[in-house]
Amino acid sequence: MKITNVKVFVNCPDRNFVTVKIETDEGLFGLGDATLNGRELAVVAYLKEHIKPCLIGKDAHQIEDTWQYLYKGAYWRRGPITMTSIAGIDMALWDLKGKAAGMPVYQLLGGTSRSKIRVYGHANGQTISETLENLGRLIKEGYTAVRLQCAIPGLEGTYGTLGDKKDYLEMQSSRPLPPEQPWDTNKYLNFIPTLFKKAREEYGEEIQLLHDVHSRLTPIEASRLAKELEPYHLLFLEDPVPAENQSNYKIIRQHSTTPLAVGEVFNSIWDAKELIENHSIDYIRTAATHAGGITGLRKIIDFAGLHQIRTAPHGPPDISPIGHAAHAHLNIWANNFGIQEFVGFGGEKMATVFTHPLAYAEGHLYLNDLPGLGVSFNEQEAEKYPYKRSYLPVSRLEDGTLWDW
Ligand code: EZ4
Ligand code: CO
Repeated sequence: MKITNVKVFVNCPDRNFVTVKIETDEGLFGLGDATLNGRELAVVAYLKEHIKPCLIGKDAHQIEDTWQYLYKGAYWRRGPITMTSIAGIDMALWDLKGKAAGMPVYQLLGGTSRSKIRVYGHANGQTISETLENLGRLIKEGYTAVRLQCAIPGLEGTYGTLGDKKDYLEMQSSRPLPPEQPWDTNKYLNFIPTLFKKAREEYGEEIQLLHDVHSRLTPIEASRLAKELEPYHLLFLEDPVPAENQSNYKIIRQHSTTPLAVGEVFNSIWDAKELIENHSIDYIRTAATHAGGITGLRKIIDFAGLHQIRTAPHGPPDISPIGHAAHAHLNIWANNFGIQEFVGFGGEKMATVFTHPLAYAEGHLYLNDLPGLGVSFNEQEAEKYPYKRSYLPVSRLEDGTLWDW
C-alpha cells in the first residue's frame, strides 16, 4: 500500500482544526489530527513543505519506521510544531492500517482492557453558586467526576470561566489577537479552598472533583494549595506549576498527598521522563495530537504504566474529533488508563464536517467498532469554513508583569 498523496486541510467549523489525509494506491485513505491551538499554520507549512515530499511513494504500513524517520530525520528533536505534524501523519497511518485490516485501531494495539471510558466534565462559573449549580447538572447527567473552575472575586476572565461567552467554541473562535487577562496569586489561593469546601458540603464525598491551576503558581505556593485541598480529596490537581523544570513537582510531592496531573503541553516522552521515573505525578495528561500521535503517546503510556501512573489525556475543544478518537482507542486498550477529559462533541458545524465513533452515556464514552479510527471528514462541508486567526489569552499581574496563562 503506497502513499500517493498527503493532503492538509485547515478549517474553522466554529474553531480551527488541521486535518491530514493520506491517500494510497489501493484507494484507501487515512485521517489524522494536527491541530496546534494558536499556531495552526506553522504545522500546515511543516506538513506541506517538509513532510509531504518525503512520504510520496513510501509504504503506508510502515508506521514505526515513518515515525522514526520523521523524528530522527528532522535532526532538530521534539518541539510542538514537529511533534504535532508527526502526530497528524501517525494517526492517518494507524487509521489506514485499521481500514486495510478491517479492524478498529484498538484491536491493532492489543485489544480492549475495558468496555467503556470514564470521563470527567467541566463545571465552570462566575460565582461559587453558579459553579456548583453546573456541578449538580453534570451529576444529574451521570458524571462521576467533574473539574471545578470559578472566577476569582475581583479578577475578570479567570481561566476556565466563560465570561460573557456562551460556550468554549464561541470563546475560542474569535481572538484576532491574544486577549489579556488579569492574575493575582494571593486572591486565587485565598479563594479556591472555599469552592471545594462548599462543593463537598453540598454534594458529599461520592462525586470525584478536579481542578486545573493552569501553571500559575510557584512550587511552594502550589504545595500550600495542594495541602489545603487535601480534606476535599481531589481526583487530581492539574498543572499546579509549569513543568519545563520537572523537579518543581518533587517539591509539591514533599508537602501533600493531593494527586497531581500534568502534561497537556508536553510533546514527547522526554518532557515526562523524570516526572514519571521519580513518581512526582499520578496522572499523565499528554495528548496524541501534540506528542507524535498514537505511536508517540503509546510510548508514554507504557512507560507511565511501569510506575503505576495512569493516563488522563487532554480533551479540550481544540483537539479535533480525530484526535479524540485516537485517545478513545488508546484509552480502551491501555491497562493504566485513568480518566478522559470530556467537554462534549462540539456544535452543529462540526457535526457536518466530522462524524466520530463515540457516544456519551452516564459518565462514560463508548467506542464503536468501525475499522481504523472510525472518523469521517467531509471536505466539501469543511471548505465552507475557512481558517480564522485566533490566539490563546495571556495573563498579566496588576502592575503589567506578564504571567503564565
Ligand atoms: O488551555 O486546550 O485542561 N484543559 C486546558 C485547556 C487548554 C487549551 C489550550 O489550547 O487546560 O483548556
Ligand atoms: Co489543563
